Amino acid sequence: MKSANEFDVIIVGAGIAGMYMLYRMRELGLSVHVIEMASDIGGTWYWNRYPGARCDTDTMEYSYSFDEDLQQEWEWPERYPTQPEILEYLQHVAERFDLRKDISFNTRVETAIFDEATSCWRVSTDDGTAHSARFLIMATGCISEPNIPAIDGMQTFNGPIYHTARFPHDGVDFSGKRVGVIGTGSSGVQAIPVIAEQAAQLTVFQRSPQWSIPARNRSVDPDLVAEIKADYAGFRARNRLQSGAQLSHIPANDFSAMELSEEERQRVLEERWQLGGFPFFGAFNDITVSLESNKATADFVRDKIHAIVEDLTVAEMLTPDYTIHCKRPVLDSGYFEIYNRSNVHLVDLRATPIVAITPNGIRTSETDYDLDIIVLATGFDNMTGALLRIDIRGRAGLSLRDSWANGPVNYLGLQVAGFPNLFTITGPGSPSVLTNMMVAIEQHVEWVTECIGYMVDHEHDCIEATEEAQEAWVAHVNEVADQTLWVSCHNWYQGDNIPGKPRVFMPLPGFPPYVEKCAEVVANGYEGFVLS
Ligand code: NA7
Repeated sequence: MKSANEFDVIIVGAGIAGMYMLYRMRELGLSVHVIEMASDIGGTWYWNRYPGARCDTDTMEYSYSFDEDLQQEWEWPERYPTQPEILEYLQHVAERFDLRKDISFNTRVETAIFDEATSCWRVSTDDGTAHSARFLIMATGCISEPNIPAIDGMQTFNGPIYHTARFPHDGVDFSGKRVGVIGTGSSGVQAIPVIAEQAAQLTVFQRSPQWSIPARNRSVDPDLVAEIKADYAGFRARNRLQSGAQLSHIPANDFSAMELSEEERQRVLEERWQLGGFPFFGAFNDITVSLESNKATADFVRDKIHAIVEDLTVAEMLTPDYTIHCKRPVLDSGYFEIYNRSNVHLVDLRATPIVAITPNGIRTSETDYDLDIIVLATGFDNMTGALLRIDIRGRAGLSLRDSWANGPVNYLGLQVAGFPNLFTITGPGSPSVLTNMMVAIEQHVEWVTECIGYMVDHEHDCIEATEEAQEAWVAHVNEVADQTLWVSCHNWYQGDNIPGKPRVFMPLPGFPPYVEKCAEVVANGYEGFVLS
């Protein structure tokens, strides 16, 4: 007989992954509990409430596929869902499957320690509760631990400072204010045009310019929706065969930029620019591997930036000098256009770095900028931050922080050697952030479900990745990444955004071969794992 805090499975995080994991564990008939630090479900979509927050994957792809009635019934209004719309969808899912009753909200996991005597995980939370479970599943998200830069004087600022991932729930009124935004990733690029509309003055502090592509949001096309819904399962299955598990229903072209004449190349790029969004990067099949194709694409976007931005100096500041698609692509709605407004000012932090935050604003090496509100759109400690925040200890007290001191190591992005029965959903070493996250999450949740079901059926207590399998997997991820241009610039895939973070390429490029490998591992009796 188990006590109130003893479970078969504990899941950390009630975002898209944790919610689906809970559903699946219940289906297996296991006792399961979810621990979530927020006051409700939603994960990323609970936290990221900054103005203009929107997903950049097309709506028809960005939803659960596991329940036919759910996917048939839900209606999305636009090409890309907004943060409130996705949260509403996830709230609907939570209600439909009665998920909340097995979730502790406002509760943060502090430690998770593997007890070798009982083969159980002992999990303690910030409210002082001790829980235990045979299986511990980390559904803590890849992009969830905010990066708050250490800038001198931050505490002295007279006004509010908001991180985009910790925005007030009732919004912020920027009207009549002098606002400074630090950071020009997806969050900054989405928020900046909206803030510029309201603020008296907006100063954008840019460390790296972005190869941003117009999102071209619009109402959904009812004919397209009907066509997809007529065979939603087939649509999902086809998407899973794409390298990025498909972020849009528009297929990529299967030719290189180098196979075309200059005139044809421009025609294809223009066509894709008009489509907007991720399909732009599907103009050619080798943008992420061929320097020539990459340069042809980058030159095209450079010309677009210069055509949009009226002031040549500003246009040049906004034009990146690194390979396109090397940083995580950014989609915008009127981003470059906003720099033609007289109330928007761009500061190049490479030329004039931030020295301090003062009571009155931001001081760079050249100027003092007086501000009323500062917005930190400075991103996240991606892929490892949320996991390493928790003190996780496996066999013989081995800490995950020590195990990952030189960068994350694991097998299939699912398990770390020395940490039995601990699974990471979309962990480093899996396709994760290089795919449609919904698809990657469902694939991992389903793999873990099958694995736990197998263990229960075969009365195994423990599953653990071997050191050899882990070593070979890490080498494989590096080998695949090294063949791409993703290693050719500073990006968060390699931890470059966080001072002192080990430089390791974290996600694995290529979803379909990964799925095949996961299936092969199972077919070979959980090859690379020890089951005991
Ligand atoms: P990102 O994409 O990591 O962007 C963060 C931005 O903040 C980026 O421009 C960074 O410049 C900049 N940054 C980070 N630290 C600093 C400091 N210390 N000073 C100045 N500028 C800084 O995060 P987002 O929230 O925009 O997007 C997250 C994900 O959401 C995105 O990848 C999509 O998946 C959706 P850098 O480029 O590092 O030079």
